Parts: sequence; structure tokens; C-alpha cells
Amino acid sequence: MGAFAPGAWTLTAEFSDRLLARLADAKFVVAFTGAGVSAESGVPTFRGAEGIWKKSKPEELASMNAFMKNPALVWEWYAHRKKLIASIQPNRSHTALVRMEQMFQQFAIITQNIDNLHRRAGSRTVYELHGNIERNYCITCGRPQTNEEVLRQPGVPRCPACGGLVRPDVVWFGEFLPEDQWDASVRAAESADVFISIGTSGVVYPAASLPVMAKLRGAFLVEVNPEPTPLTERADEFLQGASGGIMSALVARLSAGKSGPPLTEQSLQS
Ligand code: BV8
Ligand code: ZN
Repeated sequence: MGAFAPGAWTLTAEFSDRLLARLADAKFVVAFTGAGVSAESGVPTFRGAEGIWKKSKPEELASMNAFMKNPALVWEWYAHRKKLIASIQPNRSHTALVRMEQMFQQFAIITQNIDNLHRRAGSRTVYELHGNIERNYCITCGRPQTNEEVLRQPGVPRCPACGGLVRPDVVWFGEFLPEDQWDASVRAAESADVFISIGTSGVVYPAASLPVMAKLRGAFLVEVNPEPTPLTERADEFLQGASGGIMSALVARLSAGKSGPPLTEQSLQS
């Protein structure tokens, strides 16, 4: 459970025998991701200083109250994030999780991220707890709208069918999570053999209750984060560092264990 300098995570990284043994026996592995996983792609995290927009905390902007009070400000923030996310690429954390999906009988990603980077990287089983920034809909008639349609409209986009206000299809504070995504996530957490919480501060609920749910159901709980979080004391293994290097090294180690060709530093970088 050591702290490693960035980049120190290599094939020989110190993954405990317990972790490797649990992964070797695992039928169902679940990854639970937050903003930290997309940080290495250039997406600002929430709690970092760069999360603030025009002096407003994300919690203040990501709410129906804020939208009703000042839809232009809220749209400015989402338009900025849509353009930023469209301009960046998934990183090694995302690709490592795509590889892990091929390694285990059952694998699922539960994400709080709305950036769609897991899917863009090629992951198939992805539960989006807080929505997806690439979708939008009219708050009056529900008509969906693509990012192209909303971003070509100046100012606050309107619904071409009824003239209603259009909002991003994300979950705002005080709003319930999409039932199908939540139910699937609870089922996954309750039946995971290994549950890996990656790049999340674990303060937003009900999402943050999932790692604890998994642990209580007997999963081996792993946390990957440069900083300890409220979850760290419950984790069976705390891998302290940036997720890109750690997840790539873990996949390399697992592939080396399995029949696959031994991986080199090069393939770690790819
Ligand atoms: C609800 C979409 C029912 C929008 C988001 C119980 C207790 C207390 C409060 C509540 C509670 N239940 C409900 C609440 C209220 C609220 C809540 O949890 N508030 C918090 C702030 C206390 N929850 C809700 O409102 C939820 N709805 O409960 O509905 C209800 C209904 C009516 C009335 C009452 C209840 C809805 C929550 C969803 C909100 N929407 N996003 C948008 O994005 O615009 S939440 C948003 O913030 C993200 O999706 C994510 O969930 C969260 C940010 O957290 P993280 O992803 O963890 O990011 P963060 O920046 O915090 O941390 C990054 C981490 O990465 C750090 O630890 C850092 O060290 C690490 N890191 C950095 N670099 C790296 C790294 N890790 C690895 N590698 C690196 N390179
Ligand atoms: Zn409409």
C-alpha cells in the first residue's frame, strides 16, 4: 500500500498477492469511476480548483434552480464542457478498462462521469449514473436534441417542436438518478467479486454508497486515487497514484499472468 511517484507504476509494481489472487479467481469485476479517471485527458475534476465556473461551484450550477434562475449561465457552462470534451481523447485509464472487459467473464463500469469517454474508448457495459453530456432534451415536451442541434443555436437553445427550454441529459443535484442505470449498478455492486473505485472523492450520494454496498456483500474493495478519501479506510487495497499508470500496469500484470504475450514498457505507454 505504498505511495509511488508518478510513472513509477511498472510491470513490477507492488500489487499485493491478495489482490492478484482475488482477480485471478474473479468471475465478476466492477469498476466505479469518477472525474479523476478523465483528469489525464484534460477534463477538469469537480473538487479541484479548476472545477469552479465563474465563481460558481458545480453544485450551484448543476441544479434546476440555477437553470430556472439563469439558463444562459448554466448553458454557457455546459457548452464550454461539451466543446472541451469533444476536443479531447480517452486516456490510458479508459483503455485499460476496455482491456479488463475482455479479461473477465463479467465486467461492468459504473460511472459518475457524463463525458462519454468510457464508451468512446470502446467499453461496452457502462452504467451512467449521472447522465451523458452528449444528449439533451426539451424540459416541456421531452424531445431529444443532439449536441450539434443545441450548439448551433445562439444563447439558450430552444425546442424546435414546442419552443420549450432544452437542457443537457444529466442528473442535477436534488434530482433522482435514472432508475434503470441505478438498479443495474446496485445489482453489479452486490454481485461483484472485485470492486475497483477509481478517481472519485466519494462525496456525492447515492453513488458513493455503491463501494460500501459491494464491500458489505463480500467484494474485495480496491481504491485508486492520488489522495486518500472517506472510502480509503474501508478499502482492502489502496493504490495511491494517478490511475493511468496504475490501471495500465495492473492490466499488464494480469495479461502477463494470463496466456497473453508478456507486455513491454512500450505497450504500457500505448
Ligand atoms: C439525489 C452530473 C434524491 C451533472 C453530478 C446524502 C448525504 C448528503 C447529501 C446527499 C445525500 N443524498 C443526496 C444528497 C444530495 C446530493 C449530494 O450528494 N450532495 C453532495 C455534494 C454532498 N446528491 C444529489 O443531489 C443526488 N440526487 O440524491 O436525489 C433526492 C431528490 C430530492 C431531494 C433529496 C434527494 C444527485 C447527485 C448527482 C449530481 N450530478 N454530475 C454535471 O456533471 O454537470 S455529480 C458530479 O459530482 C459528478 O458526476 C460526480 O458524481 C461528482 C464529482 O465527484 P467525483 O467524480 O468524485 O470528482 P471530484 O472532483 O469530487 O474528485 C475527483 C477525485 O479524483 C479526487 O479524489 C482526486 O484526488 C482524484 N484524482 C485526481 N486526479 C486523478 C485522480 N484519481 C486518479 N487518477 C488521477 N489522475
Ligand atoms: Zn419541446
